[in-house]
Amino acid sequence: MELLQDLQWRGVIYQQTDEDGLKDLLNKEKISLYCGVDPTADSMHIGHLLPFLTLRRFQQHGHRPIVVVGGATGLIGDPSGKNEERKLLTLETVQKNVEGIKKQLESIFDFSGEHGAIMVNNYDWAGSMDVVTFLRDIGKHIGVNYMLAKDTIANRLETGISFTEFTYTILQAMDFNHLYDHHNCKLQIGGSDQWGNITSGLELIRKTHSEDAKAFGLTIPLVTKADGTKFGKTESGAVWLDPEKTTPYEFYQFWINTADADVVKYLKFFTFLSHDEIEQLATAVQEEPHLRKAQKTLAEEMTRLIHGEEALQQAIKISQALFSGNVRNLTAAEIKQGFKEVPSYVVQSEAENNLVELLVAANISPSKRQAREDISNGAISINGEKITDTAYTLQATDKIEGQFTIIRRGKKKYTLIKY
Ligand code: 383
Repeated sequence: MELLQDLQWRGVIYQQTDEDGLKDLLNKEKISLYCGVDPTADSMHIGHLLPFLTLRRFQQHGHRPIVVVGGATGLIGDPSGKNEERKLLTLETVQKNVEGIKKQLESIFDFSGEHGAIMVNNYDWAGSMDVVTFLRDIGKHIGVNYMLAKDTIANRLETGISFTEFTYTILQAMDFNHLYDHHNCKLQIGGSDQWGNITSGLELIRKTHSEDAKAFGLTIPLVTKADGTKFGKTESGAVWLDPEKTTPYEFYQFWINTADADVVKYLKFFTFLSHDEIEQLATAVQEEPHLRKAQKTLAEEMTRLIHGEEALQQAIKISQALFSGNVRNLTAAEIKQGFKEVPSYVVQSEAENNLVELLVAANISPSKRQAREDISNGAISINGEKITDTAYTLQATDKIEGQFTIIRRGKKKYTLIKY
């Protein structure tokens, strides 16, 4: 299937600057195209995924992706979608963030071969430009009225915007212009929040080149949820691509928890499954929703894509162990992942090897009397095994790799005991 048709089917096209023109171009030749990201943190989150996965779809059709890491723009701050001025990051922070983000992008694209992806940092051309050159060669081409008409700037005129952030769109325009000149880059894609910045680039390319210079912009819709809440947020915050921030298990769980009303849309957006495969899963959502086949597939595809096969298998193992309560065979590393959000207690003394003492100390049971009752009622289990002996003392074998004991009270209430 043709690329643009596929993108349309997946619902990933929001706006285009010249739909027919781009179609003609892509029919005629393989192009270079780009998408940028600012290093505002040392990791990307799932809100960044859609534009970069879309870029990868272009690569699968033989086009060359250029990824811009905003070492310069990250020092300025994009006002798009923000209703207040950003705090400036230090040069040091931005450089550290650039490294983290570069590593993640490297795992999303294929950089090898003639049509391999390219990664560039806009600090390399914008960082050393002097202010007089900027104002004469770049600024002169962009009208202030033109800038004031942009949503992202107009929205801030009431509350205020610094000259620094006001200028941001010109810096991004300079990037497109630079890539147009040096890499024959004809298209910029980005989320719908980037429309203003993308069109600034087209304006600058038009102004600094002859009449027949032609470039394109395409934006991708904001990912929404059927229940109206924000996509990509959980109780513990953003869903990061960095496994230290969001463990592969948590990442897997995030996708597993997708609502039936959203799951087909997300399969189209985020996975590389074929139309047939997605249509079959859509039928499964209709006919046997309780099996959650679509959610499982989505979670598997996404976890494998971002964290690899091994981490995916671990995430599945942890999920099954937590679901069945059979946690005995988890390794300490798996426990760390799976029990990150569970209340924990660090053992203070030898005496707490006594189960009753431990239940009270760890705040699992409110009193010793209640602790004994809980044990004899069969409400307490250690590493998935029910303990009914009120005189029970924890053994070395109860301490998984000498580090953890998992205590459960009732059906679901887990506490992680740490040594
Ligand atoms: C910088 C220099 C360029 C081109 C783009 C940029 C970054 C851009 C921006 N993008 C967002 C970011 O970095 O701020 N000015 O967090 C997000 N993107 C992508 C996508 C998105 C946007 O990285 O909509 C979500 O992920 O465009 O908010 O020459």
